Amino acid sequence: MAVEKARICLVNLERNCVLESVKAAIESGVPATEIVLGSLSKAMEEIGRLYENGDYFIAELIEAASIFKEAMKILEPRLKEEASRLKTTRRARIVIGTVKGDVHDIGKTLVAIMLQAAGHEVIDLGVDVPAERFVEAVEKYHPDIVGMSALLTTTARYMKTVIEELERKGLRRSLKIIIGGAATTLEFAREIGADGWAPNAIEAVKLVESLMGIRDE
Ligand code: B1M
Repeated sequence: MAVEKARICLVNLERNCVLESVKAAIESGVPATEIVLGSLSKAMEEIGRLYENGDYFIAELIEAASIFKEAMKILEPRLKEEASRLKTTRRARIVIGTVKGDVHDIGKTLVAIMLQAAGHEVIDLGVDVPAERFVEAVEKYHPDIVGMSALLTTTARYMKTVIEELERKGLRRSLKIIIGGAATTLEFAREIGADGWAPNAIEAVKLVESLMGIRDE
């Protein structure tokens, strides 16, 4: 099956094969969300394990990220179409970023794309975002929600610093804070005082909408 082939080819860093398999999977009617969240994200986890075991190095991680991003260009219109079906009545304004010290941007960008496609307004602060920039953005844009992403155990802790800084500035109470990324869990979210956690981009859209009182699930 094309989705399974896309996963295997990404693990093996075979760019053309990934792109062709993604196209074939779309043509055979596989939802883009399944290709990204199932096949391609699973491949990235495997690549992470290969890196941990010393079989892959940073060069391979960079290449994998580059292939993933190229595949995303093919998938993005479909992803937007699928996420727009999640669209509901109330639009949230969300400030999102990967926290300071962390440059992983694929997951955060995916979340931002899906939120936008579902009809929300997203202000993407990018990666390596310090607490002051989150504070500035909250003061400037008055969002309903601040979203933080972290993939490193070391940078996940910084999310608490951001929350504390927002509290110190008296901005926390008017906001909902959500977090995600491979270094985080629901328990961790509770521990640092966030309002919610999502394991993937689809769940992030649902979470935003339930926090906004849009969805009852
Ligand atoms: Co890095 N890296 N990396 N890396 N990298 C991980 C995260 C790692 C788990 C690999 C491993 O060892 N198994 C490991 C972290 C270990 C740890 O701390 N526990 C690691 C390491 C160690 C490092 C470096 C320190 C390596 C080094 O330099 N020695 C270094 C750190 C750089 C830094 O940030 N300061 C580093 C660098 C890199 C690259 C730059 C080479 C590259 C990133 C390129 C880029 O992003 N442009 C990279 C990559 C590609 C990975 C892995 C292989 C893949 C990450 C990815 O893109 N996944 C990763 C392995 C892994 O995650 N298991 C690894 C696909 C993406 C769709 O998933 O980002 O999890 P993800 O997002 C998901 C969900 O988590 C969720 O939804 C997304 C979509 O479904 N989600 C949210 C994410 N954010 C959310 C926010 C939300 C809600 C949901 O609300 C706001």
